[in-house]
Amino acid sequence: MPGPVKLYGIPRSRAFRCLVALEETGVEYELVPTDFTEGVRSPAFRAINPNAKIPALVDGETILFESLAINLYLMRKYGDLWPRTVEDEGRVFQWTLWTATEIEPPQMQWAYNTFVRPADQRNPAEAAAGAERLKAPLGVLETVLAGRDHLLGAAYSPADLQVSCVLYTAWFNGFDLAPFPKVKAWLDRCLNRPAVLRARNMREAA
Ligand SMILES: N[C@@H](CCC(=O)N[C@@H](CS)C(=O)NCC(=O)O)C(=O)O
Repeated sequence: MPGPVKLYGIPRSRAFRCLVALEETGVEYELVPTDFTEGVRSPAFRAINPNAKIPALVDGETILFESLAINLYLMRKYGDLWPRTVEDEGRVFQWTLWTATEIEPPQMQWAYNTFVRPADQRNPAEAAAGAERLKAPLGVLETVLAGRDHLLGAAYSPADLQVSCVLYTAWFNGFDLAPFPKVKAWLDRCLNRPAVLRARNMREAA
């Protein structure tokens, strides 16, 4: 019998997204503490993820990197969130790639220059530019959520998990969501689910 699924990372990193997926699926897992300075550079970790970045997942013989790809794998293999139709699978892939390409870059431009980097390395103009760029995809979400409670319809799905876990950074760190009330209400719903709260407890206590 293979042991539990192993997630390499720490809660205050992109591994948080995978902790949410693990908690949502209910699969037995072990968090192998690996930080993004020393931990990622060890030869043992590089053998798992040659990118030397967290998170990484080991499930028996299967080794994966990329937080959102790990989540797709986890939700397809374990738990009961994965959609039943090919069409909805397509929508999950769409929203996953969308959040990686449309949300993550401007959000990180804002975050690095607002609270991630040490104060003397922040550039306020870059922070403002990132915040401005982030408004366009948030506007898209606001339009989509005008007609439904979740991204694929009435029920929470892997699409909601992927997009809300990435947007956790903006939501938790005080990005002004007032112009996007439907997005704010949807994030409040997604990020206060019991499974997400378990992952948030790990991250916010760390
Ligand atoms: N696209 C990757 C990004 C992974 C990533 O950049 N992880 C950071 C921590 S959140 C890291 O390990 N950084 C170490 C480094 O860049 O040296 C993913 O989503 O998994």
